[in-house]
Amino acid sequence: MKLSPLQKFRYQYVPKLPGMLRNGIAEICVKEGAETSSVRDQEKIKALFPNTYGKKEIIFQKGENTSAAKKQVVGVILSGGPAPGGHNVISGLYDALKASNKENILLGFKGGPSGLTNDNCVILDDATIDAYRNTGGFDIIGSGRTKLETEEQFKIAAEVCKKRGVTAIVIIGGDDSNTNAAVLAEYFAANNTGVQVIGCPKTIDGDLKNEDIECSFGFDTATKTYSELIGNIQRDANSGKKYWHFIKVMGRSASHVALECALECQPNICLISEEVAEKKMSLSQIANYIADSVCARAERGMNFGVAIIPEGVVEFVPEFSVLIQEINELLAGSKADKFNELPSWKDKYEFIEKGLTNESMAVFAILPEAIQQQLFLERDPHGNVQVSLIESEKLFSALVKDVLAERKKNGTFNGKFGALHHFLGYEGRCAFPSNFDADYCYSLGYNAFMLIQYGYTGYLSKVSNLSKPAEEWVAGGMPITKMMNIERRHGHDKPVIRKALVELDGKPFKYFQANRDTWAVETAYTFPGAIQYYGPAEVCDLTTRTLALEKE
Ligand code: FBP
Repeated sequence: MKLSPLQKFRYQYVPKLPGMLRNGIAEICVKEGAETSSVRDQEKIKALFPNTYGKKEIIFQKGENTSAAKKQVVGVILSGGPAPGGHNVISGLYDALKASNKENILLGFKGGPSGLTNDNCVILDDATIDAYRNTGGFDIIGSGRTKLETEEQFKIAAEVCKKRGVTAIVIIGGDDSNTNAAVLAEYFAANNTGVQVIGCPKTIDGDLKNEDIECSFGFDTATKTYSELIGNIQRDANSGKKYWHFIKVMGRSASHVALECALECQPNICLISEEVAEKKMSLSQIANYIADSVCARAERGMNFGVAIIPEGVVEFVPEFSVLIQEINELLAGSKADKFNELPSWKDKYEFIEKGLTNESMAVFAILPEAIQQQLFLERDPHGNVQVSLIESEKLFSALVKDVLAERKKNGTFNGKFGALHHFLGYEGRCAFPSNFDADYCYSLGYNAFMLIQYGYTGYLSKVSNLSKPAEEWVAGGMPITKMMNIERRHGHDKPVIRKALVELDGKPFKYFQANRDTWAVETAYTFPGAIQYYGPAEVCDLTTRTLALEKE
């Protein structure tokens, strides 16, 4: 494989561990804190996790290592969408495991959680690990979105672990994957398999965070990558002065990515899905809100701008989410075949008109035809609308264009409006991890092994105090059950880790709110530039604005 100069240099990078993990394995001891209880629904969660509930928070400290140094065979799984730093979680885990005992083995289960149930794994050795240190991507073993959640899967997993002598599994994933890690840990404990399960918090979406997990890994690098590109687009917009750029950024449920990019770049507009839901904003209200900025800037001679749109926003617009539900019902079961057989879009449109309520039809009618067709033609295997595929950046620019056409007619808009569209998502998920993510991830992996070594199960590897230099980070573990509550999912009550949405009374949103009216009218763009891997720490080790504001 031909290596780029950066990749060669990144191999040499030595990730920074929290101070208490720096003296070598023999010098790491455990301090147990208080027993924990779940954030809500304590009695129900306790009943569902009789073997793993209520365990103590733990912190590692410098001191004599008192763990029973038994031989470990650890299996590692990457779950869900890639996030920069996944390879470093694995290399941190590997280094700690080998430093503890050269005979220890690290198995990589391939292609995500299904690698465990399909018994598809590979032994990770020095050569493999060294080829992936400090690189982006999940390609070392691949990832997948299979969910480990049924009793049958757990049984097979237990058999595979027994066959391979696996003593612990590390699951690197988001809220769902770590919820399932907790259920698997409970199953293994209840069935005396002796296999421990440790989770690591991953997702570029940033929605796995709570009072214990300050941020999921990958968010830092992904948002820095998008912010670099948005900054560049802003500069282009300000140079040519002729386009409005509508930029959709990833983040299926929460708008943390959009908000962080807005804090970094100060664009004219950034929608926040959680606010849209809170204010029950309609599509036309959102379009008018953006159009106000277009008009105000046009009056000042600036017929250009930048608007950031979070990927999941349409699901948060109440009228749109009702429309989606109606479409799903309209095409449920065999009705989809009947629809598909209709020869032309005109016939299909008539079918739709008859099937939707007047309210939903009114919403449907204002959508651009390309979006209308997307809603009916691109559907998931269950026949449901694939909301994440909706090109909301095009949807909103089309709606704004309609509003502006009306305003032109009544003389309240005399400017020009030319729109360009972008979707930033996959560009950021496999970038070379920033120094922050390289350090954080390596620490999470190293720490995960320490939790295994000390016999813990059902824990999330926890590294905190992240807004400070790595030396001051605090390493430890938190029972996953502490982060759980009961939620209704697909018609059933389920114990799950609460997904963290943007808090409208939180400091990052408040800062944005205090400044956005100015940004909407003026050209207050900032240009974060590319991630810097080498140079002064105040440039290279900077964390996100979100984390900095939250910890202020
Ligand atoms: P995870 O929650 O698994 O980390 O993935 C999040 C994400 O990056 C979203 O932002 C995006 O909507 C989705 O993955 C896309 O997934 P896919 O890779 O399956 O297209």
